[in-house]
Amino acid sequence: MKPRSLRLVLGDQCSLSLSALEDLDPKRDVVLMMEVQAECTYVRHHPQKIVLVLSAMRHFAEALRSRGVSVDYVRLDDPENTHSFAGEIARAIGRHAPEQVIATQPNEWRVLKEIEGAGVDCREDTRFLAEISFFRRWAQGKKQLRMEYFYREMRRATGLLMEGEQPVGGEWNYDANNRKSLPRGLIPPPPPQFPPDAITREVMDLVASRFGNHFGRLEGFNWPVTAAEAQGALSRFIAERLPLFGDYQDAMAEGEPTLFHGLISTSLNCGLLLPRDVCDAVQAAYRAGLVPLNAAEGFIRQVLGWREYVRGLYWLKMPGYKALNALDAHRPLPEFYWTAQSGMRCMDAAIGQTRDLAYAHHIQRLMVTGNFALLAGIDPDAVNDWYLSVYADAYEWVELPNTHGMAIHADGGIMASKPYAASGAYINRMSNHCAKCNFDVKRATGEGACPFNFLYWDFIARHAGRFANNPRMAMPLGTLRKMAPDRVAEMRAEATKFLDEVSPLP
Ligand code: FAD
Ligand code: DLZ
Repeated sequence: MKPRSLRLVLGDQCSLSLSALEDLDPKRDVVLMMEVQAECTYVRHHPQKIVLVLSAMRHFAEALRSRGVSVDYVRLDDPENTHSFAGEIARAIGRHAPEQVIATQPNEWRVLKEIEGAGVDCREDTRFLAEISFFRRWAQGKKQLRMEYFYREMRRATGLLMEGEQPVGGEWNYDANNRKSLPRGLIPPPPPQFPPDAITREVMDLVASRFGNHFGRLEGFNWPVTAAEAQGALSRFIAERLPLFGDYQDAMAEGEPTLFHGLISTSLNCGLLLPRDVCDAVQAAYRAGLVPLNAAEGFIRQVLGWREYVRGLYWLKMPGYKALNALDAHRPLPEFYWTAQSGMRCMDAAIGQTRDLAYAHHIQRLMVTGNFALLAGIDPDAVNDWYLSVYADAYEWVELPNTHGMAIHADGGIMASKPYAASGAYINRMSNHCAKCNFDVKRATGEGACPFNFLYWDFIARHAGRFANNPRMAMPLGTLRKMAPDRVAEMRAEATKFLDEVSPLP
């Protein structure tokens, strides 16, 4: 007879194919799920994220029960709740006296340490397309860990968008076709609606009463909370928005918070969708002639490439990665990251929709709020805490490399060969925000000058020595050298004055 075991399912593990649920015997094994305060407050998560995770957990517990599985579910309002994973595992061991406690390896360093300390046996998280050991082998001995080469390995390993040994269409990457700004009159189809059911409404009340003072709006919650809803969201995306996803992947537009994006990261990250299923569905749409190659490849690159790559990098470099501060950045996060009142239209649009939807798309996160934090030299811990707390899809394994590595270059180039620094000209090219902005994107000094302009040149001048030998920074450094010293000094003085007002050094 198989020994009785306790199977842990964490909030981001709501997948029936979870390794911790393999070989589960419904007659003898018990699934443990725990709502705990510590996970809701280790950063002050956006209320929509907390609702999403707790509602997905409650729906998943129902799905397991309907399959005859015995679920021991600890609710947040259980008076006996100790409000930590370690405390709840210990209590559950007391209740069930299992011979073994089994989990799927948690996706965050912090949680892994806590679970291991509680005497749990961890299994590989097989939902990802690349095992951690696969990434380690790929990274071994490499001076640079560039996503593009990892992505090609993943294409070969999975056969996705491959014709034998060659990439479909002859190129690995169609990014050059994916940088259009949104033409006037092109209206993206609205994303599907997921009206909260009774379970979600109950969680919304709980979250409003306990975490109503966290940044972010709860009303309008519209995230899938079951695998069926997530599948519906994916199907609608593939049919309605994927065809133009590639073309407008980098675009930003007034009043269009979601454009042609997938809105599937929340579902992928808590287990309602599996990355392989997503990639297969997108590949099938391409092979059926329903979407062009630049869209299918561009999308699959995000899921098969970027998502797997950042996870591999996280586990390769943690725990030291988080402490890096290569650009010696120490300014506090400006208040307007919480109020959406900077006066910069692009910033306020990105922050405002983050507050309302717990969502901003990649270019807003990278080239607007991330770019500002990079140029301004905001302290990496403050930036990371902000990104981890404000997005419904945020978990440290995916947030940290994107923020620390890609957006603010705090890792000194482990992830990106150059900082993603840009002036107002980039934002103007990719959006229509500047036309209605209080600031003038054409000016770098003087009354109404766009802060992204003088901050950009201040950033380049401040780090000229550090990037002197980086060939990818040769162009801005060359331009800086050709500028009149007085003009550079003027821009730098404006940058200091502006930053001292919005973010005084401690
Ligand atoms: P789409 O644009 O439709 O892309 C499809 C999918 O590809 C996404 O759902 C996501 O799963 C994956 N993907 C795309 N880009 C990335 C990437 N760089 N890293 C990992 N996966 C990617 N993504 C998160 O899931 N959680 C985060 O906490 C997070 N924090 C970020 C912080 C910063 C500073 C930046 C620059 C990016 C961050 N991203 C994060 C990556 C990306 O912005 C989001 O995955 C994307 O915006 C989610 O929206 P979507 O589903 O509409 O994505
Ligand atoms: C994000 C989150 C929240 C808000 N609450 C819970 C919870 O109460 N119980 C739980 O099991 N998981 C929660 N999570 C997700 C965990 O933080 C998640 O499992 C880790 O981030 C992954 O390591």
